[in-house]
Amino acid sequence: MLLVLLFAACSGDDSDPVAAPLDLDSETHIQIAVHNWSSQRVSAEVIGTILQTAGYTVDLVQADTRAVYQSMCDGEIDIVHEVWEGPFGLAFEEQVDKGCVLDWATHSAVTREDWWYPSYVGELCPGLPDWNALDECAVLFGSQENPSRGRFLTGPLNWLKGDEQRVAALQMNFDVIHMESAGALFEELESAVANRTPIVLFNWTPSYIEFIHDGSFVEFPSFEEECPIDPSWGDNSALTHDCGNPSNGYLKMAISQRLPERWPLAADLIARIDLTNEMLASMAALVDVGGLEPAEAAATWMAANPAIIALWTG
Ligand code: TMO
Repeated sequence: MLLVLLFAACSGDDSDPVAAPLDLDSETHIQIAVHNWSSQRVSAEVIGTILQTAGYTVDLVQADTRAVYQSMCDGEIDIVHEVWEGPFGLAFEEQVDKGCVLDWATHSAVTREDWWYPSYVGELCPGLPDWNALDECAVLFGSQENPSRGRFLTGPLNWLKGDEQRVAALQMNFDVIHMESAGALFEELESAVANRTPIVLFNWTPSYIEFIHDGSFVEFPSFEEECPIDPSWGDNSALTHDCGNPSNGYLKMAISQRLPERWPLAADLIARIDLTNEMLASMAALVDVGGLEPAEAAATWMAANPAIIALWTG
């Protein structure tokens, strides 16, 4: 499969593919978006292989996680198979409302991304997972340079998770510290766990982390659609983001309007693909723990799960 770099500048990935061939043929090939986290990259390869096996020509195209829905309307991308409600729901639904992106399937997986702590931190800060309790324990998470404020560790700035806004809206005694990659973030987790030092960081499910560490998400005021856009909503009537991220987020598959017109059998085929948390976590683990490349991980995963592949491909 051809891997093409479309929006390299927007990607927050630490291991972007380098190939940027210009012979991409978006007129005759089905274009599958590739994002910058492991489960997505492995499942993109799995879907690409399924379509190739059915006789289609497929390109895997590196794409920004929010701009991709506009790209679908521009005829550049046909399949985005991991639409996470929390971070990408708004950008996706905007284009669905316009009609050029189709809400094609809802996976069984439930998604969540938010502040998270390993379970021993719960013993150090009774009252967790409530966010007020966390805020009262903020100094536990302080640094030598700044012992009076807690540190919340998160990913690169271009992940745009809105945590600075949330800290401001909820008037929390925390600084938001950006790591340069997911790898760097989870290295901090590993070293904190090894020393049992207090840590609160950005995490998500499904991911490989839940395979190796027990922990919990912090419970903020429940998400509602108005929260990130309407300052008057919530406890802070002057600021947005006075809530958590969705805690039971959907995982959807988006397709371009043209896909079922041009390749109706391919559209039917991929509608049968149903991803679960367990599938995505195991795909991610092959890369993040096992060290495989996404294509190798996909081949390994498909070989280990023939019954699932048979179910999807009929
Ligand atoms: C989909 N992700 C949790 C990586 O933002």
